[in-house]
Amino acid sequence: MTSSASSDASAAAMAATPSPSVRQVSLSTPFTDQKPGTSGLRKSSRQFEQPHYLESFVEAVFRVLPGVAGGTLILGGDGRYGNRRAIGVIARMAAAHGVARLITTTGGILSTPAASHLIRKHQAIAGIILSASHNPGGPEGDFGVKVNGANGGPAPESITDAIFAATTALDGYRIVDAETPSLDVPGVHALGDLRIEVIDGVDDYVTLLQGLFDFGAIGALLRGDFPIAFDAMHAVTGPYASRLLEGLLGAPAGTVRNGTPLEDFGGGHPDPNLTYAHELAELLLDGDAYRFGAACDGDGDRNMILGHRCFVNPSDSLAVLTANATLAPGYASGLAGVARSMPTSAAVDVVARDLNLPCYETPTGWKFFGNLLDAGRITLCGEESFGTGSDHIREKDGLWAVLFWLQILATRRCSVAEVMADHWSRFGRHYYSRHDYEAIASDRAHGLYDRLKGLLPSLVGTSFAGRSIATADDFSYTDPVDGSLTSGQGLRLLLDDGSRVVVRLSGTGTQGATLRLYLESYVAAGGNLDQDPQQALADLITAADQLAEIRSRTGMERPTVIT
Ligand code: G16
Repeated sequence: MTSSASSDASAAAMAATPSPSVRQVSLSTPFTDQKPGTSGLRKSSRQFEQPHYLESFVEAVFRVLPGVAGGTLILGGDGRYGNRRAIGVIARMAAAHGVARLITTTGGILSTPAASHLIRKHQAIAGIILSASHNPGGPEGDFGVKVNGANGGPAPESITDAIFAATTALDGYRIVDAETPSLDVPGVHALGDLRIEVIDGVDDYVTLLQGLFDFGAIGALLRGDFPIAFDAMHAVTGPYASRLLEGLLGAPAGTVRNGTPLEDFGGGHPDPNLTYAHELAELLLDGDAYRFGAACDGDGDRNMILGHRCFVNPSDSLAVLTANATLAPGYASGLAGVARSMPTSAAVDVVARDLNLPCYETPTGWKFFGNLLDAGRITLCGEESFGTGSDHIREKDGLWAVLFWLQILATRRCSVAEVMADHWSRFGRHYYSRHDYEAIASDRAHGLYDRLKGLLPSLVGTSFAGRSIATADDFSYTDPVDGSLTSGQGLRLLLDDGSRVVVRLSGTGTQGATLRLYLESYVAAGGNLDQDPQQALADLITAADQLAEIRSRTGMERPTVIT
């Protein structure tokens, strides 16, 4: 049964349901800490469990979004602790605000990319996605609420700023008193005038991907001598990956690991990188059983790609997909352009130049790709934070990236390591690494950042790791589509040989502050392309630490995560 499911019986049940009464709940003091970060409002589960906390944010969302009364809303989440409760609360608030149609999913399980697709497919006014993405879940973990607009993408800052402003002035919220319908099976329900459709959250997404890739060719690869491992990290992609990889593409049972979504992600940290997905990394990087490995994050928008003894850094992944895009049927006619976030390496820029494609550099945050995608200026985009996607939706898409890689391997019939070696021999290699210093005391992190920012004007022309600093600035972006200016997006040191050091404070953490140090150095084709990135970047790492006083100011001897 799918979204169109509406049996006569359920229609009759809807007609018979008495309208529940709308209750106005007063708030004596508004919350002052509901400012969305890089992607939605992320807080600890405990904070979200405070009385009225979730309701306050959702009320602000309903007051700010255009078209709520009479509109269609998509609702679901990554299955973490708090997901079902939040769906019930939001459904009752939607009924109180006159939403006409609410589409949610069995078990409330809906990945971020699948949600983006449903918003577009049903011309919804918005989607509310319950996820703190790659942050851990459970009663002691994190919860989050992401708001996506009618284009299917994360709400732009004009909307999230207005939502925040509304929360700080809120005197109450509206909700209906009623039982919320069961999410256990597909069906149609009524809550007063609100029609609630519970659909299978996997069907539509799978159909979308079938239209982009050659499932025959990929299936032939996976049914042959090409064992792969996919780690769903006990998060949302389990049901999607099982249907796609083991169901439609014929990979052996057991290909999908940790495929059952759990409220606490099995106690893990559903962030697909070498630190948190280390079991998969060890299988691929130390063992010989698998030719390809991949993992996705809590809500299914991030991806990590591994080959046998080969880690593909996300910046390189975007460059490889761009260079090989026409191998996938959905992109066979070529690309309009590409974009990457500022801290992402310039690997894709080199490919874009070669293919004569426009290439845009945006601030961190998928929301900044939205206008470029909507205007048809770009087809592919990506970020160093394990995000890659295309104009098929308005979110990054983990399983899409996995299938894209499998498409390339199925067509070229070579290993991941061979794809990378060939790519670098053609375009040169951008040695790249990100060092994260997590959960630093907020004042220390801001002290470090502000000091470095103050130094910037004096740095141009000085020497740094044997090079000279050509530009030192705080990144600003003028959106080429709507002309909006976004400033304060990260401190950049651009060196005269094309190397870069970037420093940012994360906008997605919930404990203290996270400092991110991004390092990049380019070696042209014909140079030494086989170094360990940490070695290749060693002089930049040392110089960055000396200049920004990272170790002394954070009190941390080494980063918590290196990717
Ligand atoms: C979110 C955003 C991404 C961003 C990432 C990291 O990802 O959607 O665009 O790159 O956060 O942001 P920060 O460096 O500020 O922590 P996700 O997967 O967490 O939704």
